[in-house]
Amino acid sequence: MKATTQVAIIGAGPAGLFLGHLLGLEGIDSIIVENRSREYVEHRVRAGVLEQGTVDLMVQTGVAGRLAREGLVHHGIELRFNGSGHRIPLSDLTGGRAITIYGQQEVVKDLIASRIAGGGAIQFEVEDVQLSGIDGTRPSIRFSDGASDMTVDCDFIAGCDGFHGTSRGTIPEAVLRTYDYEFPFSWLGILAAVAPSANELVYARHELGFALHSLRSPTVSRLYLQVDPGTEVGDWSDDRIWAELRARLATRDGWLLRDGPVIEKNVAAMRSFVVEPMQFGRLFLAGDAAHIVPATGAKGLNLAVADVYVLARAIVAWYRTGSSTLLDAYSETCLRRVWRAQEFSNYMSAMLHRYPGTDRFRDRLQVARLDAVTTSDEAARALASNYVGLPLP
Ligand code: RFL
Ligand code: PHB
Repeated sequence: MKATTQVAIIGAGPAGLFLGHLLGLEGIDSIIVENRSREYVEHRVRAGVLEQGTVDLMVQTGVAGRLAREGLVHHGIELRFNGSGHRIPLSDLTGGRAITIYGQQEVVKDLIASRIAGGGAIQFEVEDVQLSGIDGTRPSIRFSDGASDMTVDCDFIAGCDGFHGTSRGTIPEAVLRTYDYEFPFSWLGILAAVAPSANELVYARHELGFALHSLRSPTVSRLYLQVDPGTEVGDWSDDRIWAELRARLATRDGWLLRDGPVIEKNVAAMRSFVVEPMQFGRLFLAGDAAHIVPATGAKGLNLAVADVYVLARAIVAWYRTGSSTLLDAYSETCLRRVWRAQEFSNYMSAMLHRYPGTDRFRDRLQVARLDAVTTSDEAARALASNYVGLPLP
């Protein structure tokens, strides 16, 4: 079977769905193809922190109805070390900007519902997606929907298929420069059916390793522990997880961590990864397909949204004016923000994690840095403005 569209989007994660949404608002036709089921992508537990710019864009483009009701606006975060907590007043330091806690899978659900309600094309559980003609003017994608093979001719392909997707691999190797760094630790994350023990996110540095207390709703907590690379979910019983969280998050004044049933557990490697450029011919990479940041800065989802915001604007300009100036600048425009986020996420990671083979000297430096950031307004302001996110480009 053959079909045509203007933009073929591979991947129904935040990047692909948001791109389809932004293009649809401008009357540009697209198809989204996703190799997992709708059920699977709507329940994949990942990010939870939306930057101010991401929230604003959802509001401006009409997909923030549930976000406005269920999202939890936070005006500060806590950095905890040496047994005491120090609040970074994000909003006071950034002229009123804030973060919103709203699960990535909720964003995904909202965008899928909006796409389906608007009659946009989206196909789940497709197999063998292949890209061709990306160096010409009429590229196409091919895939199987289980019953038959489909070919879709288009003007542009957006590779929004995440870190393990296929799009990136179709760019000739000689064209790409790859930056890759694997951190010497992973994160074990749990979702627990228990009310959060703190009103704001708590990032804790501890001799036993980093811990993070986050949340999803007034009745669901999200917590993370730094663990060794290669750790498997089964290596940690629920009891061991709670005991370790309790130890790492403890304060001298006896802060209490509420525990409860663990409803989800996963382990994620922490890595930094960037490919340059993020485009080749008529293929444009966006989100995790082009870059990964360690989760300590809570930037991955937000970067994906910033990429497709830039890409949608460039595609719209091409259709409206025939000019490819913005498209040509796509990679360069995005990469500035990507590297800023990479730097911030590395800074947060280095400040808060226990590094294998660390020594007393480095331990003291880490605490000195935390001390500076929690006592100097300038240092705190830099952290806060990065954390709530740069304005969209
Ligand atoms: P996604 O979400 O991986 O979506 C890609 C989609 O493409 C599909 N796909 C294919 N489809 C068709 N054909 C193929 N060959 C395909 N190959 C793959 C996949 O099934 C999937 O549906 O990438 P996208 O859209 O770029 O979005 C990026 C974000 O998911 C990611 O950056 C964040 O989750 C990172 N992240 C966080 N980001 C934040 O902004 N704030 C956070 O608080 C935050 N916390 C986190 C995180 C990531 C984590 N993990 C698990 C890595 C916490 C964790 C633990
Ligand atoms: C989360 O709630 O999942 C979360 C929060 C902050 C991070 C990473 C993940 O830095």
